[in-house]
Amino acid sequence: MAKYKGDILELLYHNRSTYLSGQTIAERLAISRTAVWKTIELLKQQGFRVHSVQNKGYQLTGFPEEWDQDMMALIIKQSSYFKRRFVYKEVTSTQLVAKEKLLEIDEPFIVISEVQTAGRGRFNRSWDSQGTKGLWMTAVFRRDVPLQKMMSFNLFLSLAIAKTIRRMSGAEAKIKWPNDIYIDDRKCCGFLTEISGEAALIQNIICGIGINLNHEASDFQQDLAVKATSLKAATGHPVNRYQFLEELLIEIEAAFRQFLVLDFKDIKDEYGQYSNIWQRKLRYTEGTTVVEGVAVEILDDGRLVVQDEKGTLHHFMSADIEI
Ligand code: BT5
Repeated sequence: MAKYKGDILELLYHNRSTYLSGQTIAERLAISRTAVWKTIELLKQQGFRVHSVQNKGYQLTGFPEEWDQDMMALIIKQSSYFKRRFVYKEVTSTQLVAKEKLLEIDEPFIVISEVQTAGRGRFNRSWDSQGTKGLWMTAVFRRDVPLQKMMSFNLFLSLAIAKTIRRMSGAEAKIKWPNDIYIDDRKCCGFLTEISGEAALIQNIICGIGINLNHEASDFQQDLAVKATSLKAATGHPVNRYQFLEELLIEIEAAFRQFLVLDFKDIKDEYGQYSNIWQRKLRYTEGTTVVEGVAVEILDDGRLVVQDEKGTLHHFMSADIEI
């Protein structure tokens, strides 16, 4: 009954606030009620929770622990931008897989993996990517973009991610310029953007996003135990990973379209309200430059201005900020 799985899942997913009778499903898909029943059994075996009530029908109430290929197909089908998806149980890094796929595929696509054995942050730092708890994804945008515009890409994207986290968890997600999202001064998301194309014209934006969704506080080991959090650890409530992904894709697609037609100054006020670095004396490191000071402004081109104790202003393109 695997052949009806995708269709039945689609009906149940889009009607998950209610019950659908076996009769309705059978009629909508022009299949027998036995086929419906058998497919529902298959869904249950695969880890979906389907609540059934006599005279009412079926309701989808839970999802498998691991990413399910058919559910992923359903989520991506709804995306108006990303056309293809690649979902793995384990890869070294979705970023590396995406870079390989770039050579074969012209469309925008996403790569997701349950586990990354060599997940990476910026400067090749390691990214903790445990299975079933988070979202480890690379989104590949295809579009000619002038290189000088790219500076603002992370600013648009971080706002989209922070908004999704707030909406889906209720937690007060904040942006730590330039590319981290924090809750209660702990990191719940980091992302990195790599580009390829010709000299001054970018054609591919390869954006790797890692979000801790359903980790318990005790899942973070060693140094992460004091500096990382997840949406669940912060709020006490688990997040439905599929729904989160669905919302995130809508939000980042919208942010990408905005990025193409707007400048950072158009979203600067809103961005500023999400930022967690204002009015705090923090240590900023970029290469060999280390400055202790207070952030005073993000310029229209996305650079951050920090004032040190002597009143000197320092401009950063990107920096590590210790919080
Ligand atoms: C980042 O780098 O924050 C970018 C992380 C991007 C991860 C995604 S997952 C999908 C895609 N595939 C990849 O291989 N990567 C991308 P950075 O600003 O350099 O921060 C790295 C630092 O964050 C580490 O040195 C740790 O201190 C901390 N860290 C590592 N794993 C973490 C986690 N799961 N949650 C919070 N902090 C973490």
